Amino acid sequence: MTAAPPPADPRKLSKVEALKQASHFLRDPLAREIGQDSSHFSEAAVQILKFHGSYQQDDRDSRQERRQAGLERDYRMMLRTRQPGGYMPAPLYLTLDRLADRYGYGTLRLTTRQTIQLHGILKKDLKTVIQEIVAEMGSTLATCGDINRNVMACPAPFKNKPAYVHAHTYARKLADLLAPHTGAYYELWIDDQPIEIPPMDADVQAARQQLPPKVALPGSLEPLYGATYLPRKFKCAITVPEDNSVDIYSQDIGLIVITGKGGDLLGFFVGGGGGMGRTHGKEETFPLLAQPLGFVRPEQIYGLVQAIVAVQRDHGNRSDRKQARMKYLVHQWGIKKFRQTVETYWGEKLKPFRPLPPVQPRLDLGYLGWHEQGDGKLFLGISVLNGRIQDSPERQLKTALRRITESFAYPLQLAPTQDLLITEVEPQHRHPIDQILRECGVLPPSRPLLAWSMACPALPTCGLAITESERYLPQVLQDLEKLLQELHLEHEPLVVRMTGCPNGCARPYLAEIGLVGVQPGAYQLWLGGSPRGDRLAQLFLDKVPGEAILATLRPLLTNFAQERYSQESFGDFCVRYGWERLRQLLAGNTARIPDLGIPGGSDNGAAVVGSGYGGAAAAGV
Ligand code: SRM
Ligand code: SF4
Repeated sequence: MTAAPPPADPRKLSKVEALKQASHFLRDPLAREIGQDSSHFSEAAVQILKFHGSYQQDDRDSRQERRQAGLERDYRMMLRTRQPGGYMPAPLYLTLDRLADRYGYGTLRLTTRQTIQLHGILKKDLKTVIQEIVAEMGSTLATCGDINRNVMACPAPFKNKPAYVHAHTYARKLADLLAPHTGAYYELWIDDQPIEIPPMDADVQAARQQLPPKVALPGSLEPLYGATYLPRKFKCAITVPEDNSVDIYSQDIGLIVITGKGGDLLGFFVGGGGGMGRTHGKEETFPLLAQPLGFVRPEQIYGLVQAIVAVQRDHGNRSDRKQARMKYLVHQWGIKKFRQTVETYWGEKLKPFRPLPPVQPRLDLGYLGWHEQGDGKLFLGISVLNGRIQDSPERQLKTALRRITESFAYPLQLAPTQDLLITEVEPQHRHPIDQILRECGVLPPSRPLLAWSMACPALPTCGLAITESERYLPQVLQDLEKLLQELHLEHEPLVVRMTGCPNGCARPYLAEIGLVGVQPGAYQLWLGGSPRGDRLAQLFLDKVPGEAILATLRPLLTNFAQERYSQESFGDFCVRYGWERLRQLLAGNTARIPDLGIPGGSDNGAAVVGSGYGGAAAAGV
């Protein structure tokens, strides 16, 4: 009945597969460990806990000291919320603000996928915190784990641009479509308390019950996922043709809303197989851009998305987790075979692509600052450095957002750039909101570099971090700003992204300047991503010490200032100028750069440098 291959040899399955199988649809052994009087969960429970939206971490700053003192690690839980399209109602935001102070490290962290993370929760408090989130109609279900994660959408709340409205509607619908069926989440965390769960739209409920025959796993509690869910994490985003704020090419499934002249929804362009993650020293891991699959009408979208998920479910690699993302399946098969297999599961044919209008540079989107929504109301985009909402002596951002939300109860919209928008603002409230922001030292964004850069959390919370990122990028940006001023490039909207390891959480391989932690204190320098987010950067230099980043960039940016074409971005310049010539620029400056390992090759892993759906569209499918 299903097109699934015979089950993989259980002896070759990864350890996590066995844990998922034994969990009884995300319950064991987590269920019995939640109430146990211990500071942390077992390794098996940690894997299942992820599906419930939490990672077990420990404070890495104090690790060594505690070890020397004979103490166990300072275990803390990170909790990630579920916000389809980044939509955040005011009461939920206020709850999270309070929970961060009461149970966490006192900060909120906006993520690159439009959710909020709380860090620092003790195991004994996790249940209370989740209960309070759920009581506010929030959730953390399926924000981590081998399942579909938060569905992203272009954040600007334009009410007079129907494509944006459709994108937001379908972000919510797709999130519901791909939510798990298991009742484990409410069973484990909520007990018998009465709760209100936001209802799903009728069309989504119907699609969850009636999957395409070759997709459904008959008799399973999870007809789409099955007992072992997906081989690996899975990510979807939806946007409109001219707006690539979601980095659509980095998604497992990327949808682009297509509307008719009157704004009616005609359907979606669908692409698949993008992803960022790689591992140092493993050449078989690399970032990839999503590739075009085809066009579908609105009534076909659920079946198609379920079919794509099912192909990954049945054919994704369940033995080697480093090869388990769908991008590798698409890469190994080629897009033609992948598309044919999806069509077999789906039982219908994808329509060929029509050429798409070109995407705009990400930085021209301009959702920061005050804007009209198009329905008489306003929205305000606030730049949040590295997504960290906190108070400092100079800038009390956390207090400002709490005061504004308490006073006006406007919903927030989280952005893929780790920023947030206050939406639905009545024009007469603009000045009181500005007043609160001024009082708290939160000034409008005037520095493009700070506004658009991103760094992942890395140390001290992330267990996988090799280097600093969030705590270090501000310093690098400060120095870089000075250099840009010197070169009269201060208005240049450069996309700079930093991560503390190669996993790519801040999508550095799509930046114009990507800095990727490689060994303590040193970063890889990736160059040449496009400002439109439709071309991968290339590895340019390895092991650049943090303190040498500026000296490394100086000759490159100087040459850019002198030799760029009019309006040419730094990323485009790097590609046009060529890697060899760029390296030669650097060769003359090595005296100023300590200890650089300058590799000979240019692409080390960045296997596909494409021009995104647009280029593929021209070629047809
Ligand atoms: Fe990520 C793992 C943080 C977006 C690729 N990511 C992690 C963990 C949970 C570390 C861990 O597994 O122990 C990090 C927790 C750090 C902390 O202390 O909070 C972490 N990832 C983040 C966030 C918070 C970064 C941020 O600055 O906002 C983002 C949360 C998104 C969300 O709300 O759901 C985040 N992670 C991403 C993205 C970007 C995206 O999704 O658009 C990517 C690259 C895209 C992709 O998936 O290909 C990403 N994270 C990874 C990977 C590598 C996956 C791979 O395919 O190899 C890991 C490690 C893993 O899965 O083994 C990882
Ligand atoms: Fe952690 Fe690496 Fe992701 Fe940064 S990129 S948050 S260091 S996993």
